[in-house]
Amino acid sequence: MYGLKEDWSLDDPAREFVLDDYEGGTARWCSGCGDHGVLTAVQRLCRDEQLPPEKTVTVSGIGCSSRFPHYMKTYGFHGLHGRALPVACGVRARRPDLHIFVATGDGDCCAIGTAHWIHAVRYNMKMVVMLLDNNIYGLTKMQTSPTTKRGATSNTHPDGSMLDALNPLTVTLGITNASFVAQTVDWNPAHVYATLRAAHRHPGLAFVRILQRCPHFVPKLWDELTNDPNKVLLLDHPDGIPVDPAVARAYKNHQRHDPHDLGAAFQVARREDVVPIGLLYHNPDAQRYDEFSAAGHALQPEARLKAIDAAIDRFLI
Ligand SMILES: Cc1ncc(C[n+]2csc(CCOP(=O)(O)OP(=O)(O)O)c2C)c(N)n1
Ligand SMILES: [Mg+2]
Repeated sequence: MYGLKEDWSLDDPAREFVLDDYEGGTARWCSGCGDHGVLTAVQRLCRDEQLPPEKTVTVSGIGCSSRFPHYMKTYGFHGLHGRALPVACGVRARRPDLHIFVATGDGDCCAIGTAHWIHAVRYNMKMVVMLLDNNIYGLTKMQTSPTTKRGATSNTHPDGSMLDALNPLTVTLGITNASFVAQTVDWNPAHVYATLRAAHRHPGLAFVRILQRCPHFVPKLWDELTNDPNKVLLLDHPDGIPVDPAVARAYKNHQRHDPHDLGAAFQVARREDVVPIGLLYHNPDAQRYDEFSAAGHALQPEARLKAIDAAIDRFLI
């Protein structure tokens, strides 16, 4: 009857999340910045996987890319420069129920944050780590970063960077207990999405390097790859990143690569004639520190206090 509520059940109706549930503030990145597409991919992934926004957290350090948490309508932590990963590990250690996405830049992760990068990969706690690599410090207006190519000019190296660039893929593959190492390019949304989806489904730390455009400071950075798709080597394997037919058509240069083969992953990561995209390495069985740090989570407050007292008493002299 009109005006009378018939269903007095107090249970919440099943919720269905839509994109709007994940869209935070309007992104202030430059137009054409590759970060926009990655943000859209994460929001779509959250919607498709129906991740409750209150159970999702985006963690970052400092940089243009690290503004990511502001643009997600989930929990977020915009941390200190280089410190996204220890914050994310802390979140994972106490709240194993949350879905964690980390946004970090090539300066944030591969310069000031290097020690945390190494140890977080070894700890292998479940999270998706997105290295938004534009080969430059963007936020501070164009200084050389560890991934800047030799010869590329910047405000700190006006005559060109002198050293060969650090390769984030080989570094990560070399870290004990690395369990998921992938690469994608921001200008191919289908491949970014498929890579992040595989990363999200991985039980440990999934490291995804995303080659990212910065049209403001390094507008020609990826021209070679965007003008000649044959410079991109699409890694292909039933256990790799599932490849959309449109992606396979765009990148005709394919290579069968078994992501369980660490030696082959190094070889492909080191290639300089082409840029590999896809899953370089995957070991879903690697040890995960979050399984150890979860000990005692289920204890009631009283039992927890007792356990803490007992642990402290061990140091009595
Ligand atoms: C301790 C500390 N040192 C230096 C800075 C200055 N700083 C801010 S962002 C940044 C580099 C950011 O580069 P990147 O991580 O590549 O991010 P992008 O802006 O390119 O996305 C630096 C050096 C800072 N904020 N804090
Ligand atoms: Mg950068």
